[in-house]
Amino acid sequence: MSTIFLTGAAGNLGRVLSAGLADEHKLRLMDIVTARQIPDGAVFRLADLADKDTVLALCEGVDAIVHFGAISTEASFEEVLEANLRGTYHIFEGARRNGARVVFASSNHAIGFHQRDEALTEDCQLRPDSYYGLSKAYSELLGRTYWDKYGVENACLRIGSCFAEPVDRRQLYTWLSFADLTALVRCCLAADTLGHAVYWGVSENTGRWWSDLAREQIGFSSEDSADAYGSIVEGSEDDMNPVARRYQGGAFCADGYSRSSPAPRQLFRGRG
Ligand code: NAI
Ligand code: 15L
Repeated sequence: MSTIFLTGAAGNLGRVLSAGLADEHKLRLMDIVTARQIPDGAVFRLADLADKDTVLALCEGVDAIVHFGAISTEASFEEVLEANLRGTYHIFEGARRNGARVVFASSNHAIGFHQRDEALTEDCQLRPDSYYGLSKAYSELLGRTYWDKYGVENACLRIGSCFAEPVDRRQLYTWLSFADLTALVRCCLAADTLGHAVYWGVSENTGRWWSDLAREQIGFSSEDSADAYGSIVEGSEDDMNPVARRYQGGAFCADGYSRSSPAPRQLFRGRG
């Protein structure tokens, strides 16, 4: 039984993963707020990702770190800096010192300014749509460097929209069910090798914008699809706002958007 350090354990997805991983792994949980549901056998520690010494101590002796703790939506640069930039550096550093692998919760907001009519592969350009999305892009690059330089295996999961069910039209493309999230993380933990992998976290939604490398490389098999919720009517900001409707990142792109005209269709790679 391997020992897993799970950050963000009190959050929505941390609670799902605590429950979903507890039968196969010894869990060390942490969050900056108290987790109310702690599975039998797991230990919980209240801590701040920005506190390097404490995070490094929590990484001692673990086999893998499932890093889901973060400011999980747009916030000021300073807030994002502490939890997401500094915090994720502490996690990768803890992994390096302990020979652990990292499964990191990246986000579609690392690539949010790709248009919705683009089909993307894992190696598409990073086009972050927010300070939050920038922090996820930076963290993916941490994963790149820590593999290339130190051999720290890691999977960065570019999660779409992981909720109990999709709530608007965009999420018919981006939705990841809780069961599929758990299956994907399990596959990352069980894979013989990861190197530095980027995988989309998305269920079997018809017309989804993202490719299928996790299905091909680590045996991820999605059991759910947003298709069952196809009757969702338009109504959210993602559905109504013209900027949000244009880009994959939806409302994160529209938030504070001040270009005088929308970006033209991308004619040349790296421009637009
Ligand atoms: P959440 O906000 O419910 O959970 C994040 C947890 O991180 C919270 O419990 C929070 O207290 C903790 N946290 C924040 N700052 C911290 C700090 N300085 N030190 C320690 N813990 C801290 O978010 P959710 O939905 O559970 O997301 C989990 C992860 O997945 C996040 O990294 C998020 O960015 C990522 N993600 C989530 C998606 C979704 O659709 N739910 C989509 C894409 C990525
Ligand atoms: C995310 O990265 C956020 O953590 C989550 O709250 C949703 O906004 C999700 O992306 C999404 O794009 O739907």
